[in-house]
Amino acid sequence: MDYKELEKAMADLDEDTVLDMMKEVMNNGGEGVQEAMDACQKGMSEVGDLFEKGEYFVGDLIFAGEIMVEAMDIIKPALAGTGSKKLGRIILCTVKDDLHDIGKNIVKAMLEAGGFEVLDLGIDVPAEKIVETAKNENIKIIALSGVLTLALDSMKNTVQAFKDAGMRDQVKIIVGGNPVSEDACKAIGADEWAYSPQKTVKVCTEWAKELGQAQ
Ligand code: B12
Repeated sequence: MDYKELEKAMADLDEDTVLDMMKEVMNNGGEGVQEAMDACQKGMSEVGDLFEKGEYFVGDLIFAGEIMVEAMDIIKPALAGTGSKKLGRIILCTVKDDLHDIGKNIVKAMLEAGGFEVLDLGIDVPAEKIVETAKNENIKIIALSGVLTLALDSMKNTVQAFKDAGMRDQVKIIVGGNPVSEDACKAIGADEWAYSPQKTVKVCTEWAKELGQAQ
C-alpha cells in the first residue's frame, strides 16, 4: 500500500480514497494497520496546517474529523487486541475547554479492546467532575486527552484538583494528545504521557497490575 497516497487523500479530504484504502488494509488481514493509522494522522496534521494558513475552514476540519472516525471504524478490529482480559475500570475524557474527541475515541476503543472498562466522561470536562467521579466510583486510573494548547492548563488544573482533594497518591494519571510531550507531562504533574494508543494500553495495563485491579 502507498501510505503517502493515503496521507495525501486524507489531507485532500478525499473520503472515497481514504475509506477504500482502509478496506484494503482489512482485506489484507490487517497488515500495515499501524502505518495506515499513522498516514491518516499525518494527513490530519496537514489539514490542521491548511486550516492555519486559511486555506481550509472549520467546516473542513469537521469533515476531516468525520472521515477519520469512519476510517478508524473500519480498521478498529485490526488495531485492537483480543479484548478478553479483565483489567478493571479507567476514567477517560477530554479536558475542560477542549472539544476534540477523535483521538480520545481511538484511545477508548484501544483500551476497551485491551481489556479495560472505560468510563468516558466526554469532552470539555471540568477537573472537579473528574475528581468527583474517581472518588464516587473508586477509579484509580485517569486518562486525560487534549488537543488544544490550552488543554495543557486544564490537565494541570485537574492534577491540582486531585492534590486539593487529598487523592493524588491514590490515582495514576496519564495524559495524551497532540501538544503533550515529556516536558508538558512534567509541568502538568502527571505520572505518564503517551502519543500512541498502544503505549497508552501498555502503561495502563502495568498500572492495573500494580494496583491489583487486574483479574
Ligand atoms: C478535527 C479537528 C477539529 C474538529 C474536531 C472534531 C472532533 N469531534 O474531535 C472541530 C472542527 C470541532 C475542531 C474545532 C476547533 N479546532 Co480543531 N482541529 C482538528 C484537527 C484537524 C485534527 C484533530 C484530530 O482529530 N486529530 C487526529 C487524532 C487521531 O489525533 P490526536 O487527537 O492527536 O490523538 C492521538 C494521540 O494524540 C493520542 N491521544 C489522544 N488522546 C489521548 C489521551 C491519552 C490519555 C493518551 C495517552 C493518548 C491520547 O492518541 C490518538 C491516536 O493516536 C487538528 C489538527 C491537528 N494537527 O491535530 C485541529 C486543531 C487541533 N484545531 C485547532 C483549532 C484552533 C480549533 C478551533 C479553535 C477552531 C475554531 N476557530 O473554532 C476549534 C476549537 C474548539 C474547542 N474548544 O475545542 C488547532 C489548535 C491550535 C492550538 N495549538 O491550540 C489545530 C491544531 C489546527 C491548527 N493547526 O490550527 N477541530
